[in-house]
Amino acid sequence: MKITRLGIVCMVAASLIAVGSSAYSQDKKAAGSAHGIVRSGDLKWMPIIKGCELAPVGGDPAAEGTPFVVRFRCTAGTVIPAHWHPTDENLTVLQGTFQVGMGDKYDATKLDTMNPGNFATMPKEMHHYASCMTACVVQVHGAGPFKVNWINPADVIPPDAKPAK
Ligand SMILES: [Cu+2]
Repeated sequence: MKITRLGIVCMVAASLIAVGSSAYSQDKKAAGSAHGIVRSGDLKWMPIIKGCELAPVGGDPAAEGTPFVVRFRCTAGTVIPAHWHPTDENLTVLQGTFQVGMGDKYDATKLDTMNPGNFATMPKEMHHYASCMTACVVQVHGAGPFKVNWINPADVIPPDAKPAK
């Protein structure tokens, strides 16, 4: 009698597992064929301004109206001169101490500090600037196209510029 009950329990358990796994495989199919995991070590960094690099993470930042994710990483003390974007810039600090300010010219006295995990939205066309107190990594997401329009291009130091004497 005990064996029979155990047998029934096992059969029920086995059928539940079977139902569960078929539901899981259907979910997997509906969601696509892969997770699309991007390993941070696989990111392709390219220099954009002196001290800062950019890496595409997801989507196509150049495409119109579709989601994208990019990352910036900058060395300690880097200043990102005043600029604006044609679309909202959603910004999450991943590492380091990042500082942002609003206006047409970088002003170290008007910076707000953001720490890892902090998030901000820079509304489209708002003029803003930033700096990294320490080496920092910042993730930006939004809907493309992602463009940086410098207020004063002369403020932008090219990535390969020689250090100032
Ligand atoms: Cu910006």
